[in-house]
Amino acid sequence: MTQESDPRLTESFYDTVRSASDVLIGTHLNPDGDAIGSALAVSLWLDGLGIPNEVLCHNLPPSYLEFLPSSDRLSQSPRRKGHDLAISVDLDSLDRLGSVRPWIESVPRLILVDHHIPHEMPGDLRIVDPSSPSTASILTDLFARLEPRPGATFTPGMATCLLTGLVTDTGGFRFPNTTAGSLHHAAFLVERGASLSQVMDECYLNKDEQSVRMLALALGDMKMSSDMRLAWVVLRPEWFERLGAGDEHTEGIVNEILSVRTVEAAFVIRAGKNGKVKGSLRSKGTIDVAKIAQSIGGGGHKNAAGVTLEDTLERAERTIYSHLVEALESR
Ligand SMILES: [Mn+2]
Repeated sequence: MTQESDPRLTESFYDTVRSASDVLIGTHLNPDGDAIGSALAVSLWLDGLGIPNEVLCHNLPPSYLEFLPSSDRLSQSPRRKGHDLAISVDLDSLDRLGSVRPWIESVPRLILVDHHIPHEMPGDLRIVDPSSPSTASILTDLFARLEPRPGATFTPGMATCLLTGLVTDTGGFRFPNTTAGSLHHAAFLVERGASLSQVMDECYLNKDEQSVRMLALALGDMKMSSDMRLAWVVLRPEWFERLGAGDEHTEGIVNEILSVRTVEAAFVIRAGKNGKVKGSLRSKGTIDVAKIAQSIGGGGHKNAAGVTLEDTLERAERTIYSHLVEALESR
């Protein structure tokens, strides 16, 4: 039995939430569809129970997620004080909260709902299932199970938010984490009023021009190991300048270079803030990039992970390259 389907955990979740008078919801910085979809779904569910709540994130939602019901309630600082429960979704390290960390940490109790491989293990109550494709999937189960309770309504707005989390974390149902269970969840969420074609259009046919131009530059500069099993790109700071592009315009590039038939692992790096380098690692099959990420400063899932290195682009490139080559050679 997975942890999230433990009925006692569902009960403790419900009891803890019911006893709260004001809830602060948080999710990770550079939020994706699962982060924002999950956070908003929790918020909408609390509305139904009549429990006041606020949603905090280091960043405002990227434009492709602005269609989510109540996306305008996301804020970068709390409007009130005195929250007595925090719920953090889609992260396992409080560092990932970014600038909103102090507010979440100052709340006396914390519930954490997540599907990353446990790392720092914060939270007084932890609903964590690394085998789950998305945090939204864990919440779908949780809210469906609690539906008979008074006020615990599963609304069409929640369904849209949760389907968006599931769709984006499975790459539109293409990644290996897409299981029969995820498709059942998707069917359930569509029955509850979410539109799959709307979510697909908003997430995949809704890019800024800079994203496509950045992809073109990246593909033009793709590097490949001599055995063609590793592909990578260093996103040049001058490209960002020339295109007026930011972090949000690099989304998905790593998946494109992983799409080469022979390629088993891929990475993309870019210069982040304060002299740090941000990297996205991807793999096919059994190569575990989460393990590599954890060993050099990051984390994530077996086939998709992220790192932050305090280094130059050149040295970060060599570090990640050599770890991935080692992993490819050892199998
Ligand atoms: Mn997620």
